Amino acid sequence: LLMEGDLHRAFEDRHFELCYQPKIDTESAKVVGAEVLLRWRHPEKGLISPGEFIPVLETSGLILDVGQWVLEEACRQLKSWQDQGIWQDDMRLSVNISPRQFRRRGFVDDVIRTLQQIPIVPHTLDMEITEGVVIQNVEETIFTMTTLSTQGISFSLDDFGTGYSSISYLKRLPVAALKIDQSFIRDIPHDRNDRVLVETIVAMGRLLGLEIVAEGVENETQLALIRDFGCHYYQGYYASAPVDAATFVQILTAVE
Ligand code: G
Ligand code: G
Ligand code: MN
Ligand code: NA
Repeated sequence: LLMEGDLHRAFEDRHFELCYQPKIDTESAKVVGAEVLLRWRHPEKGLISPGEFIPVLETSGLILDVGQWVLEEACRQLKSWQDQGIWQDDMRLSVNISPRQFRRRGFVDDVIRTLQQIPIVPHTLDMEITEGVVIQNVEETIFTMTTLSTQGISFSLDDFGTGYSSISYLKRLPVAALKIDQSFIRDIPHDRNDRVLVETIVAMGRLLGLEIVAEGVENETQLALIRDFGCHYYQGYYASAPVDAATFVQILTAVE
C-alpha cells in the first residue's frame, strides 16, 4: 500500500523521473511531439506507474509540488533539446496537468514564471487536461486557459469520451486537440460500435477545427482504421511505449 509519507520521501529523495511517449503523424509517420509521463523509480519495487500514485498525490495535495516539478523538468528537457537542434519548432511537448494543480490560485503565475526562467521556443508546450479540470468552474477554466494561450501554450482534452459531458465543453473551451481514450481504440478492429464512436468523434473534432490524437494504438489494423477516419496523430505501443529521455532522443534522431 502506498502511503503519503512514502511519496513525500520519494519526492525529496528525487526518485521521480520523466519519460516520453512520441506522438506520431498517422499519414507521414513522423514524430510531431511527445507526452511527458511521470515515473517513480522505487529502490526496491522498481518503476511504479502514476496510475498507482497520482490519486494519492492528488488527495494529499503533494501533486502541487510534484506537478510544478514535472512542468519545470519538462521545460528544461525541452529547452535542452531545442538548444541541441533536435526538437523542431513545429513539435510540441505535452505535460499532464492535474485538476487540483490547474485550479490552484497562483497556477497561471507559476507557469508564466517558469517560462521566464526556462525560455523555451513559444508554441512548443502543450498541457493535457481532463474533464475533471473543467467541471468545477467553467468560467475560471476558460480564463486560465485563455491567459496561458497568450503565453503560447496549447491545450489538449485528455481521456476524451470517458466523461459524461465533454461535448458541451468543446465549443466553449480554447482547446487545440482532442485525445481519444485508449479504451475506445482497443477494440475498433472487431467492434463495430467502437468503430462508429471513434469515426464520429474524429469527424466532429475535425469539423470543430481540432487536432485529433488517438491513444493506445497497438497494431497496424488500428492505425489503418484511425488514419482512414482522418485522425491526425496517435500514441501507442505500435510506435513506442513511453521511454526515457536518452531513448527518446534516439527515436528523434533516427534516420527515416
Ligand atoms: O504512464 P501511465 O499510463 O502509467 O499513466 C497513468 C496516468 O497517469 C495517465 O492517466 C496519465 O495522464 C497520468 N499521468 C502521468 N504523468 C502525469 C503527470 O506528470 N501529472 C499528472 N497529473 N498525471 C500524470
Ligand atoms: O491517461 P493518459 O492517456 O495520459 O495515460 C496514458 C497511459 O497509457 C500511460 O500510462 C501509458 O503508459 C499507457 N499506454 C501508452 N500507450 C499504450 C498502448 O499502446 N497500450 C496500452 N494498453 N497502454 C498504453
Ligand atoms: Mn495524458
Ligand atoms: Na488519456
